[in-house]
Amino acid sequence: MKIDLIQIRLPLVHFFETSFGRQLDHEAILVRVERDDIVGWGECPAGGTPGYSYETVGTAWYVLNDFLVPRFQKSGAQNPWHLPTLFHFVRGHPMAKAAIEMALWDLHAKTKGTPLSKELAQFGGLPSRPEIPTGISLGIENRPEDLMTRIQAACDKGYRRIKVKVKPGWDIDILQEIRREFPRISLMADANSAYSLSDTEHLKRFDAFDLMMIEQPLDYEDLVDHASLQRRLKTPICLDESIRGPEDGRRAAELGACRIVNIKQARVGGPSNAVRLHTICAQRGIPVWCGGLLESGIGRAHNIALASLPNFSLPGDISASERYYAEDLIDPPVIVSPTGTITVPRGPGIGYTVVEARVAHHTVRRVRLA
Ligand code: OSB
Ligand code: MG
Repeated sequence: MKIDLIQIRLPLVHFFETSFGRQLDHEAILVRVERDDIVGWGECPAGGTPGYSYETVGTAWYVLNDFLVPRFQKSGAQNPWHLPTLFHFVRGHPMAKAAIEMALWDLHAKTKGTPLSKELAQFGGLPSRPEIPTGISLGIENRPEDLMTRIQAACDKGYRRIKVKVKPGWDIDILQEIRREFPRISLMADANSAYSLSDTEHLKRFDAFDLMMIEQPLDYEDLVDHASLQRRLKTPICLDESIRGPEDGRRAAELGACRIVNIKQARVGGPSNAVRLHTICAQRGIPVWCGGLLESGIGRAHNIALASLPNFSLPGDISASERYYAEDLIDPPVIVSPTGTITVPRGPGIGYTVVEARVAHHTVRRVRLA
């Protein structure tokens, strides 16, 4: 099997700012696998700085190149769902692991001639849905008016729920203004770990805004403090950063650390762990939704397939290609219907064509490990 690592940088159509910083472009590593003229693709959306997690394109390149790909090649492993066990010898680095597993799932499904959504569903012993409801994540803006304009535009495009980023100094006043202008929209807030338990009284003020949930208010590896906070808040807590794999879903449920989980396959070490986490949450009555890391169309196509599973009952952060990039890497681009849904593709594998000339145009470095 030929394996290529391809580091890319894609300019965003509009900057994306969270409590940990502002991004102007998306940096990622694509994994391209080829066997008998069939090509599979995966994406490691680690980004250029260790702001969301400790992983970056630099650490992921190193871990893939020096450890994961050599071990995979030596093993002769065939089935993508064996990778979490095969890669257990590397502690952490879930996004690096996820990218190669995604590529193998795409290859596996294309070899069988079936859609990736069907393969993931079969792996989980579950049905898959033909279309998924979806939402949009809007970053911190220079001025509140700019955010209001973007919320209006997103509602006009049909997105089923609006997520806004918050941090100290861009929270209560902003939410108040949003509710004044948009009293009835489905709204949620994502803090990306900007608060601590000593902000509990402040966070209780979020209860006034009828939010679907508040995402990751406290520290990025914490479960215990989130459980304390959840006992004091009416608003459901949704965990993102703190859920690093299927077992964290069980731990969070046992502690009462959240009522909702954001599943990002990159964050939990790949598609098979994402399916496992989905089911662990379902068994404990915790609804999930599919998060994103500003993926190119390649990673987003994987997210669409995953989000077709039944416990992804809340709209996710899977938005149209045009919301991120002037020209996506896939054809056709991801489109969102006027009623806020995305059709799950029925073709083999990820179901979108990767345009290799566009990949080449945005490539920073590339290596073949054959
Ligand atoms: O916390 O969900 C997050 C983007 C980059 C890093 C972290 C997050 C996000 C998003 C955007 O909210 C999700 C997307 O539209 O891909
Ligand atoms: Mg988040």
